Amino acid sequence: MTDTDWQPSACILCECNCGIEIRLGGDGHTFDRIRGDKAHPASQGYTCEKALRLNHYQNGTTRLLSPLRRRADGTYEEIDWDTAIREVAERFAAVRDQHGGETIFYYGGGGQGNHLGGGYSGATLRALGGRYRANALSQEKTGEFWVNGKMFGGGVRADFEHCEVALFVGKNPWQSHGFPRARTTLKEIANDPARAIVVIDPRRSETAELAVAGGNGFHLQVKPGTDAFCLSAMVAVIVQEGLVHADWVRDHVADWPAVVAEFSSLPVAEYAARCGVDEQYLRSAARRLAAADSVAVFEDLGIQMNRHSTMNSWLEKLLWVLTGNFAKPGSQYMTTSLVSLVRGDVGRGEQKVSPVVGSKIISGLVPCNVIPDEILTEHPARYRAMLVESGNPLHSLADTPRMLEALRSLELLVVIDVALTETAREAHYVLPAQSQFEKWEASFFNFDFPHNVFHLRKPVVAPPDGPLPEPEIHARLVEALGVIDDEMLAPLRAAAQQGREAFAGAFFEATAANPALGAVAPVVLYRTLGPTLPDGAASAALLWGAAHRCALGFEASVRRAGFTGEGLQLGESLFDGILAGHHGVTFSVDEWADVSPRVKTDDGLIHVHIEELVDELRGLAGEPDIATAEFPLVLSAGERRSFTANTIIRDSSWRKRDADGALRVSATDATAAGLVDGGYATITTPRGSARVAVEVSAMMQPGHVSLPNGMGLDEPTADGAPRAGVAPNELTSGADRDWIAGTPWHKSVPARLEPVS
Ligand SMILES: Nc1nc2c(c(=O)[nH]1)N[C@H]1C(S)=C(S)[C@@H](COP(=O)(O)OP(=O)(O)OC[C@H]3O[C@@H](n4cnc5c(=O)[nH]c(N)nc54)[C@H](O)[C@@H]3O)O[C@H]1N2
Ligand SMILES: Nc1nc2c(c(=O)[nH]1)N[C@H]1C(S)=C(S)[C@@H](COP(=O)(O)OP(=O)(O)OC[C@H]3O[C@@H](n4cnc5c(=O)[nH]c(N)nc54)[C@H](O)[C@@H]3O)O[C@H]1N2
Ligand code: SF4
Ligand SMILES: [Mo]
Repeated sequence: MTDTDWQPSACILCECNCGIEIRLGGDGHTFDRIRGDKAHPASQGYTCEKALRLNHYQNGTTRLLSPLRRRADGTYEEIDWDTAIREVAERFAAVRDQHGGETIFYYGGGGQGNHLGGGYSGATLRALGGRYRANALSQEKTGEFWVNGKMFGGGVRADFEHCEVALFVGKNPWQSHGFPRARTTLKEIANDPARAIVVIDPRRSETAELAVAGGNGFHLQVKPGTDAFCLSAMVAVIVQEGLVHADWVRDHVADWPAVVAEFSSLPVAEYAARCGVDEQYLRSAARRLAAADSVAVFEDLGIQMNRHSTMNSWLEKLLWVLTGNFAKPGSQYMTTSLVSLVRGDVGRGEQKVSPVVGSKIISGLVPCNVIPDEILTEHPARYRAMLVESGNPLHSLADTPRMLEALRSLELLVVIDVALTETAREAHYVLPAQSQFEKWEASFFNFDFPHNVFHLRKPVVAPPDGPLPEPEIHARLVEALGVIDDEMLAPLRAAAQQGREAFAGAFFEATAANPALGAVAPVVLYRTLGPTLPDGAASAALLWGAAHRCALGFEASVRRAGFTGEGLQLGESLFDGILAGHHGVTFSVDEWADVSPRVKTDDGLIHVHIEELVDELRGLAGEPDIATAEFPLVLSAGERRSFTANTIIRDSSWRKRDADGALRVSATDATAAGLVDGGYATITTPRGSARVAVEVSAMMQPGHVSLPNGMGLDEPTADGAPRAGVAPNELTSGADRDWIAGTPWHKSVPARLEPVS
């Protein structure tokens, strides 16, 4: 074996996308060995255990090799691509002509490692006159996006590598990662007596355990679903004990006196009791944050998929804004971006609310929890057809039975995926995609600072006959819809042959002269510039525009990363760098002084007073308990564990531990319900019931039980069982959602346990 046998790529199982190197076996398609890629600028050789078993994604389950068309009896027949594209385009066009393009809904566009294909989907949706879309972000992050938009006018992340104190709110980075080399950084903080980790989590998670092991950190073990009490009490401690960083706040924050006033009389002792945390301990944790030179904070699903999720995002940010933890090393930053995942609406003219329910559209996304309500209605504007790409909403969104009913009532459902997923099994047409290791691919999770990294991945293994890359599928659909044809593209193709400078001129001229062409620009780029790119990297054509926008918007940072050239040359050299950067490239290098000017509010100040959330806070005291006599427990439906990865890997044999994805239960609750470790129980929620394996776990506090995410796929296991584990959303309800962002309350579902008879 020589060094050239190792091919650079990236792990596709979480947003970190660690660089990896893959060595194929003699058969040319098995991933024989995988190792961390030391040349990757963000991960630097780091991986967790999951990346090493990616062969189970690539070669684990039966691949879709042909487009499929559903027969009347529900079985599928294989059809050729020309037929598939023609019929799918015709049937979408028929829905558009009869009911309007707005009734065609788009879901997905990428999982943890593949966003390039979804980048082309906007062209298809615009060609159909579609306006509405959703993806996983609108069942987790849109509440935070909304708050970030109001407070900062853009997204915020944090520098854990250099912080004195790291605060994790409903986040277990030991398992879920979320920032580069997470475990290494966590250990460094935990082992340094001058630094500390603070965790707010009802469970003694791995991160919480690490935080308190050395005696310097805190674990605020809240009762599930009560973070609003904990976070608001912590803000109140900072306000009432005079710990606000007044000098900094006066210069950088608008409307803060009104907000401070809201917390000046908040009853800390009462709220500490409501969340089940000792008052003095809560006060000590708040003081530790206030005393630190720098605090970095990560909030995640524990609060984002929970009661008061949008308000909790605001409270979490008040903690670090009022203590001046922004735009300095070890604190929060706003970074550069190449392609932004957070964006406006795809349609012309921004849609503010969903057409049937009237739910807020945030970052262009309809809340996932309202999708069935937008379909299962007689309302004339209801969605009638759906295109799903690289997402498995029947499994991943709230209330599976109701989602099933919604999908089955559509006039047309088309799914683009690598596997016959739960969602695909309901589709009228299934279009097979090449896997993420068979095509050019990239993720748009590029949030690092000061070095921000983009990784365009080369194919590692030859694709089988049949599946196509998503950009090709979208291009064919747009062509079949008659929006573009060879004649329109010929001048651009000719210009591309002459070089990119000629192409740039021709492209801007053509799209200005013909707005219909501009509307499907990604596909136009793919068909014209694409074929001229090296090594068959046509799918990267979209990044040409992105590179130019980045070079224009962040010129100094792009230059610091070593890219040169005047005018359009800077964007071209960045694009060349991306095309050649098979191990990932640093596309921008920031300085801390770059951060404050990125606050994009009207006056450049951070705005902390958010009317709706102040009102919500005032009503908090009267909130009833979650547990009831009928449902005395609180279930967190969807924990990240060592071998879970959403539904990306369908082969259950990839899991080295916890094959059944056990329900974690405290010893107290297990005894009360007559359950034993390794046994089985029936869990019942207001929405459903399931048989679960039981793990009696010291991680759990009495009253709290927890199920892993991504389990319960309809994929037979090695020992012949129809599925492994429980599909969590058979137990959740779509109506349990945040009043602002519509995000679900998956982490605090009322539940009860009974022994299996
Ligand atoms: N109850 C509960 N529900 C949850 C969660 C929870 O904690 N609790 N977590 C939620 C969260 S945070 C998320 S992000 C979602 C994730 O849920 P989804 O957004 O549905 O995404 P994934 O499970 O990642 O599924 C990705 C799909 O992409 C397919 N795929 C893989 N590679 C390719 C490719 O190259 N091309 C195409 N076209 N398809 C490909 C896979 O087969 C799979 O069907 O789940 C959510 N659901
Ligand atoms: N191993 C693995 N890693 C992943 C993924 C994966 O599927 N598997 N998925 C990726 C994706 S898509 C995402 S979005 C991230 C999510 O990453 P995380 O949000 O870190 O993952 P979770 O385990 O769902 O939830 C985090 C913590 O919330 C806690 N929690 C439950 N209820 C409450 C509550 O009421 N209050 C508080 N404060 N905490 C609560 C749980 O005990 C858990 O420890 O992980 C990413 N990384
Ligand atoms: S799952 Fe592990 S190896 Fe893969 S990207 Fe995330 S942290 Fe890296
Ligand atoms: Mo997620």
